[in-house]
Amino acid sequence: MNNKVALITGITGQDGAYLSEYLIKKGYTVHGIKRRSSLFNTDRIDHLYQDPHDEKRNMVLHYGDMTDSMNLTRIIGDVQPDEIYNLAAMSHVKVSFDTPEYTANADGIGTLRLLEAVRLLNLTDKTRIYQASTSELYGMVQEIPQRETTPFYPRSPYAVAKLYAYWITVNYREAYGMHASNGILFNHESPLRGETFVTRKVTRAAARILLGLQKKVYMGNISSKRDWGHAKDYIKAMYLILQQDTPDDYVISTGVTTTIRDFIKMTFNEAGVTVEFKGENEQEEGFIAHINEELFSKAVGEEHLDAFKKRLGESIVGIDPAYYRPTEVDILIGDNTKARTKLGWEPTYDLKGLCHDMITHDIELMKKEEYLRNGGYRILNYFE
Ligand code: NAP
Ligand code: G4F
Repeated sequence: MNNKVALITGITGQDGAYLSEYLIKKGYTVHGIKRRSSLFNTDRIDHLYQDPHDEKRNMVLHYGDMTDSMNLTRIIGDVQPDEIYNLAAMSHVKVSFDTPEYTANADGIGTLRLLEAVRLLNLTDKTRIYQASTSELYGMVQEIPQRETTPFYPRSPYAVAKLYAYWITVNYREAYGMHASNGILFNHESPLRGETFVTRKVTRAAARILLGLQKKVYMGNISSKRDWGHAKDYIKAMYLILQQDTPDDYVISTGVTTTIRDFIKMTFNEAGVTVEFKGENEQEEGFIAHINEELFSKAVGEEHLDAFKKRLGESIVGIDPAYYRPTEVDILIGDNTKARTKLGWEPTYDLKGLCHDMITHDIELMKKEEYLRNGGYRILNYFE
């Protein structure tokens, strides 16, 4: 146990939720910055919430925004954190093409605002900073696999904003001796993953298709490859990075890459359903080729089997070019040697384990009555 104080920006996001829980268990007092929203946006951390009247609480939320430097400076001055985890970002690559200026402001300049606040508040010797950098920096990859020394070639407004954030973090480290580090994290997923990222879109849609609530799902480029790990593993790397004596930059990845197409197959396989793809480009479709009845009954429920069997041979996956990106990142695969050797970090989940965790969660979620009553599909109404 310890008396450390951590400040997490982006605490309401996937990583913020897992990291808060992890740090609280380690004895930290966790402060988080959340945006004001017209609806509740704390679903992922509600289980950690404590009454503000509880004097011994170890989780405190502050309203704030990465685009507001006065607000950030005030919060950091009040909290006096030992560690800052800068996880806040407009983190959707496709959406960044629609909101490039905002993305640059929040993801790029937002990081500068934090670093500069720490400096102006004379906290450079006290406060360690973790910057959520990304494998998207490698973009059009210059080397396979990608490691800390691989040159960057960003391919989206998101990645370009994160490139600025990466280098301003390095610059503040070198210029002011700050303990500021970049975690270059490859894609990491979980049942808490945002609904419009590809893995969660697939596991949610698969759950609905298996339960007979949806006929088909439309995807973008299913030939691109990603190195997917579990968010529960990746937040541990964030923590380890800030426990090192000297600040540095680390690739965090599994070292295995898989196409979106194979992730779709793997997801349905978890429920005993074999999906076969036929056709090319926009004509490509995924068909139900085989059903393992025992596995299906175990994963989805025997009561849904007869209805699903009637769909054998039908197309359940289609392609809609509206989901294509103006510039794509075709392949990501990370070399995590430095993290293994220097941090002693390694992933504990493989992709099958991750996929199982997600689809199991989403089948249960979609079974819940409220989802069905609300028409179920929670607003994937734009081409993300
Ligand atoms: P996420 O689920 O999209 O969460 C992003 C968080 O940032 C949310 O809490 C969001 O608040 C908050 N946020 C967005 N704009 C903000 C603003 N202007 N001011 C304050 N807060 C803002 O992302 P994640 O998957 O947890 O990822 C965490 C960080 O790691 C992000 O910086 C992401 O870019 C980076 N990253 C992620 C991955 C990955 O595969 N997950 C890989 C590499 C790097 P709301 O809840 O209100 O939207
Ligand atoms: O799941 P994605 O949207 O993640 P992407 O673009 O790799 O970005 C995520 O990982 C980054 C780390 O490398 C983070 F920095 C970033 O914040 C975010 O968490 O898309 C993955 C791939 C892409 O190639 C995309 O074109 O899936 C492809 N894809 C195919 N169909 C789709 C879809 N992506 C989405 N979101 N929706 C589709 O229908």
